[in-house]
Amino acid sequence: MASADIPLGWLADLFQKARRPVAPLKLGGYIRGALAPATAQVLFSSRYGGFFQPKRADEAMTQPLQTPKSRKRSFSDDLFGPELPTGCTFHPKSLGLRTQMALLAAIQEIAHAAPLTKVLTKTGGYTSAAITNCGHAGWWSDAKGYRYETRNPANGMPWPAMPDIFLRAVSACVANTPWPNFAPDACLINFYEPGAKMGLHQDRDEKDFTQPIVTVCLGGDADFQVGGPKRSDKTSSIIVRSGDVMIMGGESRLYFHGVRKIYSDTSPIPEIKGRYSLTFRKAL
Ligand SMILES: O=C(O)CCC(=O)C(=O)O
Repeated sequence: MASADIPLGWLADLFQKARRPVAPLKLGGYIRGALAPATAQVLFSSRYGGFFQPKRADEAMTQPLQTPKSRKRSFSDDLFGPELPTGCTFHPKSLGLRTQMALLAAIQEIAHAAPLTKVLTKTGGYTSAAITNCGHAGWWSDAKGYRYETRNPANGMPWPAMPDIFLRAVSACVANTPWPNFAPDACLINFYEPGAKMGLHQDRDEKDFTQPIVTVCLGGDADFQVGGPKRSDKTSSIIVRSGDVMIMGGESRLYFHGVRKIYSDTSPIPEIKGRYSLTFRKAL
């Protein structure tokens, strides 16, 4: 990097910090194999050390993550971040860089067989994020409405099989949660270019709401919003990053959520010019 870039990076860093929400963070989840109740208040600095580090789902495969702009998540982000509803747990840095690269390679194969596409929404427009699917069923939307299809309506082919690396990643993520046997039969892959977003919505096209939705983040940072059972409920905002995992289960399974913003040039994986989310579901 040319030295002239350094002050710009520093300014960008300050700018990003100034945007971060400041409010108490509830981290629900399981830390070092022990259950931390969903309501536990945890002192935690997620990316640059702190009071503890959660056990990474794939600890053996991890490498340090560095975002291109070296944007630090300050202490105050995590000590005074948003409250998440019961059942919605945030697992920062769950997947290491090597795993993320393997997930990306698998996505590229899936997208070769089932190209990413924007689909019609209920409101008559197209999704801002492009989507594709793998597994026994894929989420789809067109004039017939929102549903799961066992074949890709765009080309009539069965959806690509769920890659082994997806299944291994998701089972590592749920190992110490109330859903250790979560067996997704569908993975909806969203790709957000910078500027893309996803409005507040509920995931209610699946048959079994006792099973959670597990979302793996890959690429650029995003502002993830989660509210309550009603669209009008107050939302919390959390910055999710590559390798982070969000689980919405139990009480929060049908809570409204969405993605308000994708931060450009924040992906630790240069090939990803935007953000992927892999949302694992038990659909059928
Ligand atoms: O991209 C995300 O983090 C959220 C995705 C999502 O809400 C969905 O696919 O229903």
